[in-house]
Amino acid sequence: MQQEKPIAGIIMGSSSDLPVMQAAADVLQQFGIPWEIDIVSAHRTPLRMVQYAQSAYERGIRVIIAGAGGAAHLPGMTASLTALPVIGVPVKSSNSIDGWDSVLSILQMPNGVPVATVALNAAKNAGLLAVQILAANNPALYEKMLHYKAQQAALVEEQAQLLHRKP
Ligand code: RP5
Repeated sequence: MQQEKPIAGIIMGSSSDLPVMQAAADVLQQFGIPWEIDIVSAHRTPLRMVQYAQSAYERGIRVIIAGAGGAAHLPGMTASLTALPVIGVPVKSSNSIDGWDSVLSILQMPNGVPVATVALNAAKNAGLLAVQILAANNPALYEKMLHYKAQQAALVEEQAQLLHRKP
């Protein structure tokens, strides 16, 4: 159980999105960011979506990660209802043809209502982007992100050295 008040919100259209969306929660946890998670369907529970989006800022949320598949309206509609940054995760769901429907319905937002769309099923990157948004105004978190990136680079160097090592 997290004690601190959540500053990042993860929402998804269905519990069937959870196996993908869990990666966002894992990243936030890794960086020590208090988060909350919920099922909020744009189509099945539109009023719940309105309530979630309109109350998020007042409740202390500073960034929202929203995942959905198929006719994936949740990220865009959430973005239309709040001034908080919204990161959209297109999910390749059971009702998705091949993922493009999810991607395009989250990506192709009209001017004035941006959604930062990550790659198909890329909830991990959504988590990382949320951390970066929060870190822009938080030096300690920014340091942690620099460290994460340095570790990632070191891993590539290590892999390259292994590849070039003579048998
Ligand atoms: C979308 O429909 C959800 O986000 C999910 O990706 C997809 C399928 O939902 P279920 O039928 O599995 O509940 O709204």
